[in-house]
Amino acid sequence: MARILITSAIPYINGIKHLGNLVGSQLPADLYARYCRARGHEVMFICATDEHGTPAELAAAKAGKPVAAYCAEMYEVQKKLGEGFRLSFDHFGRSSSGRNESLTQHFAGKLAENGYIEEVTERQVYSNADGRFLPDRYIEGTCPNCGYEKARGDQCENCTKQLDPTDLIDPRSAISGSTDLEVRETKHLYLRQSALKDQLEAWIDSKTDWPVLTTSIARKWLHDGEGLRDRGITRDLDWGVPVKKGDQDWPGMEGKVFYVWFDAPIEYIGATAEWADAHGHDEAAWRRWWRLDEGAEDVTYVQFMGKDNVPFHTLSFPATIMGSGEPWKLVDYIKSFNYLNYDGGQFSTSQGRGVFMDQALELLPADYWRWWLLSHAPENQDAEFTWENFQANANKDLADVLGNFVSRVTKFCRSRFGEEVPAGGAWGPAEEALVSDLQERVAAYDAHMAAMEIRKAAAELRAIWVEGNEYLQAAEPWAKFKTDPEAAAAAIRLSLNLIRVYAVLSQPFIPDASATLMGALQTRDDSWPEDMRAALDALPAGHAFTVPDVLFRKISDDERDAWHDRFAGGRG
Ligand code: B3M
Ligand code: ZN
Repeated sequence: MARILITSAIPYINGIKHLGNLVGSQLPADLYARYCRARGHEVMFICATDEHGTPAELAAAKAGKPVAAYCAEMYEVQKKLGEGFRLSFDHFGRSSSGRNESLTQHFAGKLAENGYIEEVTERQVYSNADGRFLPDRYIEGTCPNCGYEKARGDQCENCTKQLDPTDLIDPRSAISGSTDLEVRETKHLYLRQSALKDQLEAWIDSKTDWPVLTTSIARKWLHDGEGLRDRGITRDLDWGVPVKKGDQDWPGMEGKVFYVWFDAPIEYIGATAEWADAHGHDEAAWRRWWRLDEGAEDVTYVQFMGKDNVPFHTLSFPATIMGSGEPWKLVDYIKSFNYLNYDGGQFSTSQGRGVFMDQALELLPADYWRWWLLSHAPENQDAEFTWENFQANANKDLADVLGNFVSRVTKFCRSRFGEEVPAGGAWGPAEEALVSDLQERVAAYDAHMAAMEIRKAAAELRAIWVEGNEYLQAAEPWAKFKTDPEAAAAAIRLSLNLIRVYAVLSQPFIPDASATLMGALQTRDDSWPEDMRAALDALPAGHAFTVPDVLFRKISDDERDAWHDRFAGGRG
């Protein structure tokens, strides 16, 4: 039994996530957490909401709510949706928690002590009307290069030229539209990532087993000179973790907060501490996951995220940990994802394009989405969601293959042998062949799951479902019942046992269907089918079961077309 720490990138608080976000981190992380638990490992699975930064402030302002109240509300919404998708977090925390605040201040203090923080005086645009400094992208004006009138202070969207806010002609606040702007001096803290470059590079080089997507992004940022620029880790905002050195005030930094990307990854640790608090555990209970000197040497730490988050997890967060000089756990493996596109374009939160988590659950139960999303996870390239593909995939894999097998076996048994596992008969060559095929396939499935090869694992699981159907088709217990009832009984006994095996193997992908099957089989034996021969004999003759309701109903063409149209125009 191993100890496995799993974190998913923590979703921003402002708004409900779309299915592209979901499959980029939380859902595959859940698949892996469920698999590791099913294999008997001790798992700590952590996620949280990412609550700081300008986007949270602006979304709250737009909703007409104080930012703390807005975050508290949206936290509940996101937590509920996570539960709706059966995301099995051990804890879903909040980056605005007291735990994260003190940990963030602690890390900043250690970094300063070790010489990795530099104080820099900058000139930044201040909006008198808004009463605040404006981040570059919240200043709008006319592009000096192409004349586009809505260029942002960091870049012109029209001609893509990188800009400084002071380059803009007729600059104005994107928040209020006010032109009453001035340039003021302000002091910020910079994390001297460049001083940790060699250490980071050696560390990345040692990760020879990481997905190419992860290491190629990390290397690009290491070598471009771009990514390892020292980064400002403070902001002139009200909402965030107040800048302190441990629990000491930081002279000259009054009224400032840490940059959201500085405190967000620290929340992985914070949320583990929140978990301990929520369960009344002591400090040691969470520290044994994170501190090498307090029990975490034997922890394997795996992170899940979309590719846009890779630089922060391969460089910035490790720099925070290395620079602290303390024995905190560094990540062992980063599983990153490409993008999921939506029906010929992109999912877009700002345009409300695509299907969002709340909408998806209104249409169909979580398992449909989980199965499609995971079996099409954008692992090696971008993937695309289309309604046609979604319908075809659900109707075939879930309804025709898995659902149909379960329904045929249980209904046939009920009508011929009653609602218990039938006795009599013995396995013949067909059963022996099935056992050895399945033994091999389950080993392959296990290996893909352990390696987080999600598409390959899904394909193998589908093949395992197909094997059962093919066996049943050839064994023909309905025909044999008249000529050779013993053989029919043996085939049905094996098939009922195979349903339990399916429930166990499929649980990480489709947990609700799996629970339905276990309930119908009236068993709690969720042991992994290590030995297929024994697994297909686990439910003995005479064991009672009930016929489950239809596992997966089919999606009709009318529904498919209606959903296609309904989601074509964007949200709301
Ligand atoms: N909130 C971005 C995102 O949701 C950011 C991830 C933080 S992970 C520490 O994709
Ligand atoms: Zn331009």
